[in-house]
Amino acid sequence: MTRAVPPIAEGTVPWPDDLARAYTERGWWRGVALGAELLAAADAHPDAVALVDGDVRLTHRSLAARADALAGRLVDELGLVRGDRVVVQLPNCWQFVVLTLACLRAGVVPVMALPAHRQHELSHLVGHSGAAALAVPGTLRGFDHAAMADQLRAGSDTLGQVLVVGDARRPGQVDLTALCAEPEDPAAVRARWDADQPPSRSVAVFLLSGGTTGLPKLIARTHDDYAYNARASARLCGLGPDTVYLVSLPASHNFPLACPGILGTLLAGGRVVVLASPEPERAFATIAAEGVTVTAAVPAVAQRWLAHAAEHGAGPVRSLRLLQVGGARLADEVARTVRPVLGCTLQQVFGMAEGLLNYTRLDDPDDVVCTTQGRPLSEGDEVRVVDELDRDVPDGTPGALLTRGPYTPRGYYRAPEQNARAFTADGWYRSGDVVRRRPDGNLVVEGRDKDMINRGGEKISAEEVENLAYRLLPQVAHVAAVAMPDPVLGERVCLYAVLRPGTTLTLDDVRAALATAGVATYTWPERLEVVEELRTTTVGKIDKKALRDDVARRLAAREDAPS
Ligand code: OOB
Repeated sequence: MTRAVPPIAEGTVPWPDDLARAYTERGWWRGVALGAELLAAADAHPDAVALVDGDVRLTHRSLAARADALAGRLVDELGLVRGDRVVVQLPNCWQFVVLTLACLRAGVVPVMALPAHRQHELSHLVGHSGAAALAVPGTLRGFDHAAMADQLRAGSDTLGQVLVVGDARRPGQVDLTALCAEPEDPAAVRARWDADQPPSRSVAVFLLSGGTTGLPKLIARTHDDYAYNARASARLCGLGPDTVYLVSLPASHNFPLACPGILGTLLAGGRVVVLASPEPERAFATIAAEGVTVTAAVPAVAQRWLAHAAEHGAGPVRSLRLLQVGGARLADEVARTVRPVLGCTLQQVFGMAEGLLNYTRLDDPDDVVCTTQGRPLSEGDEVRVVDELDRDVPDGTPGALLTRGPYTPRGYYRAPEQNARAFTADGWYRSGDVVRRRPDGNLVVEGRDKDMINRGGEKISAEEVENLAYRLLPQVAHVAAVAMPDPVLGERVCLYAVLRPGTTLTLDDVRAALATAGVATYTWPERLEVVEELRTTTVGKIDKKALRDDVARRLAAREDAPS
């Protein structure tokens, strides 16, 4: 295996020194590795249960010991070294948490992939990060991840180790569950990592960008900034040792991972309950059984829960104090039903893996909670709302959101070209969201100016769908992927195509080609419109607004049609 371990900050865009100093002086950056901060929190409540996954219940002491032990085994037995990357593609399970903590302790950097990713996305993540290891489930929802991992290893010159949760291991693959066992001498493994911590300015985790240009970009979140992200979020949400946090969204997303999520709950000395899916029946039963107090949902999930509670009663969710909803725009009318139906406080969260988090506060009036997406988490967050020429617009006027701050990195990892577009010369991140700032400082998300489809909180790059269509479908002359409205998920992908003369194309053809290419299912078009031409705007770009309007009209007409 040829594997170059990069220096600590290679490929990242650091904050300017004066700001790094200011963030440190304000106490936002503590100069401590995130793993060390997590273990210090565990020390305050060693015998309390920290992590629940079905029958598995780990105390804070046990979780910390397992994380330290796994960190040691990653290095001693698997040969990983500080700065190595591990692509983590695990469903919500206790091993995900132990592995994440172990990586933080050892300074090995997890790349937070999604269980829904397939060969196409994972080979990009492995290649782009130069990963030395990959963690997968054996078989999940009928898909053999262990077999895919073998193929990925065969096609990579950096990927040496495959860690598998479950029985479906193949020769040469390592059993992650066994590696997560408690150590014989917890004090010794603890002392080892206490004495050898990764630098706080180094990369703690790689999050995935929400998909605007092509395949996901990597967002290097440092120990300093990500610890602050989780700690400040936990404080804003009032988390403490009594908190029982349910994670049922994919745990590798920033929202359930650190807003305040798993990491914020553990920092507050609380308990994390993991569930593989947010399906209402199981989720409600788990909330009841574990006395869950806080959880996070995307609007599509919140709506399913609301419908379930309206039909079957909200008795099982009596313990729930706070429901966070974010990832996509929550309709005001739906927001207003949360307290009456579920009996808990709603918090809207408008965040991004790139950093900036906006929250409504727990004591905000209903008007704010139900009609805005909140305001920045930190005093250090800078937000501008600008017009096409980057000039500030007055409050109340919609404009593009730009941001900088103590937990918003200044660029993507190893992506100078994309950085030139997504960041201004003075480090503002162009979020691609169109927002309106109210005089009280709260933001309302009005739309977006980025070419992305938000399918129930999962972000899909239109450009990537189009690239794949051009590559895989010889029939197409021109294509455009656009969002079509959906009552459940908010948006789905519709593909418009102009065909080459004499050819035909069906949605099944498109999907079969994407399946063969190993593309994650959630990104597949769910409707195909074959058209004569794609109208362009005055500057010669395909007029996507016209296409979005067109498909919305077609869907509405279908609904109105007599059946
Ligand atoms: C979260 O993070 P990402 O990186 O998957 O997606 C970020 C994008 C935002 O730029 C915005 O377009 C959209 O997702 N978004 C929202 C929203 N929250 C996110 N759009 C409207 N209303 C909202 N409340 O999605 C994310 C990260 C941390 C916390 C919460 C969500």
